[in-house]
Amino acid sequence: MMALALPGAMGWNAALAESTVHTVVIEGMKFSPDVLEVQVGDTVIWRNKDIVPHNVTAANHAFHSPTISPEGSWKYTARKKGEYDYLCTLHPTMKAKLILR
Ligand SMILES: [Cu+2]
Repeated sequence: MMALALPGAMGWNAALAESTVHTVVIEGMKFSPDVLEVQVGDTVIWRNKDIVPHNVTAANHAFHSPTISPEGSWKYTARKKGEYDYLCTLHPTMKAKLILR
């Protein structure tokens, strides 16, 4: 992965880059991986493999999913750089982090 030193070039660079789809599996009451780093413009899909519903809620409310049913999924396209702690509000011990570069 290459980093450009010029801040002004980042948007241009991101626009040309291929966007990537990442998957976070929710299974055993855990997000896996529990820390995911992606590029702005990438898409993240959370797939619920548990038998109970979950959701994906950023601690700062930058994003939040509806309830994701068992076997369901939710897709989010990352737009703004930062580090986002998130949790499942139905099971608040389920915590993870999404890092947008
Ligand atoms: Cu949950």
